[in-house]
Amino acid sequence: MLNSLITTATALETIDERLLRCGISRRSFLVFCSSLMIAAPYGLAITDKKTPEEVAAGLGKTIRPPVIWLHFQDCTGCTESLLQTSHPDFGDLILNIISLEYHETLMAGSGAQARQALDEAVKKYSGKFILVVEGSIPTKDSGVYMKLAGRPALEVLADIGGQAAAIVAIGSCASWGGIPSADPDPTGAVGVADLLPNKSIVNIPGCPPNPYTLLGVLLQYAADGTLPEADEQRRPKFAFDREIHDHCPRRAHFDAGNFVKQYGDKGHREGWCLYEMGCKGPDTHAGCSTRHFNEIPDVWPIGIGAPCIGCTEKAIAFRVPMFQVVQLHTIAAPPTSYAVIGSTHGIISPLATGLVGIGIGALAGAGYVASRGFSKVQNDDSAPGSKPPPDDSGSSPGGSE
Ligand code: FSX
Ligand code: SF4
Ligand code: F3S
Repeated sequence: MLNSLITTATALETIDERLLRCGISRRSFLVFCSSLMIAAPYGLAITDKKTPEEVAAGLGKTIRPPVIWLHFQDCTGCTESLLQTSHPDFGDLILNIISLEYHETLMAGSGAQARQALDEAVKKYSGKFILVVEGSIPTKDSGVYMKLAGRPALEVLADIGGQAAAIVAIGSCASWGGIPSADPDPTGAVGVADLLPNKSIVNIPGCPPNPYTLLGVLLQYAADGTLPEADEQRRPKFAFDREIHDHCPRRAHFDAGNFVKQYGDKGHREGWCLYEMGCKGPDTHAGCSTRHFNEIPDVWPIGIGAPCIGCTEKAIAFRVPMFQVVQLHTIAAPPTSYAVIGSTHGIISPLATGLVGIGIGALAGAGYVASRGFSKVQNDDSAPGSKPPPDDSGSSPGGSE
């Protein structure tokens, strides 16, 4: 079914015409428009509307953007995240919204037939197509480590990228090297912008990235010929302007000082903060905490109990060791004494209450005494906040571990 979408590519038509011709229901399209609005609530012109119907009305008149998709050094996770949707017909819908002219993983043809399809698509839409690049490009030894139909990836990118109207580098590999560029980087892997710095390029890093970010960028370009505003790393701001940590569902545990110490411990089972397990959320710009993968609630790294490895950050993922704790740059460290979570209300001793009133200087001590008063277990030294503030700074959040 998916293969036929590529092999039967026809003249460009509007999204409405295509959906009608392929029997895709209006309802499916409206669900898609709602998802796009949720993924890009602001900063994207096509979703700057009040209702999914308004988004659908605008998008429906858009000519399906011709897209040529090249794979270089990758794992195909970027493609998989686009197609492995929880609604059975969603992958089909997506491929009907864009006009995918060439995609090695999805097309039926191979060998000379595939090569011919690529040449024809580039010629037919020269200067008009959007090139999506997945995977990094090897540069060592004249790029000998990856070839497409006998041509080094370096040469293919220069040729086809040069004829594209705009380029989207999908995934961390295409954005700046990703996994293949991790030390010792045997192939000299780089991203698209390193090789074509003067082209219009949007980086959508992530390993894999959120597919709605890609669709938002492609559709906006198709609708009005503009690309969304980007940050200094060419990432669209609508998807990368906030840190994971700012919207993480475990943030309350961070603020309360409840940290997982090792996988499978009580804190891990209860969904506490993964900061001390090396979570890079405080230094990572991405929307995963609010836009989950495959349209399944809680399907994202932290949602399933794994620390964020900072896969959307050039300087973090595959550069900084996974369990290394990040410095806290923009926010204060959590307080040094905490209330115990999940405790029943007890009676605060008159001593503790009295101490609170004495003055600001005594507040830390009062917190300590009060937290002991709230503990379910007498003298429970393992409860967060049960110890006085540590005087060694080595293990505290933001320390230099
Ligand atoms: Fe890279 Fe895409 Fe990571 Fe994989 O192929 S961004 S390795 S998830 O999926 O390029
Ligand atoms: Fe969430 Fe990680 Fe921040 Fe903890 S450190 S609140 S797990 S983003
Ligand atoms: Fe990547 Fe971190 Fe999101 S690892 S997928 S940016 S939670």
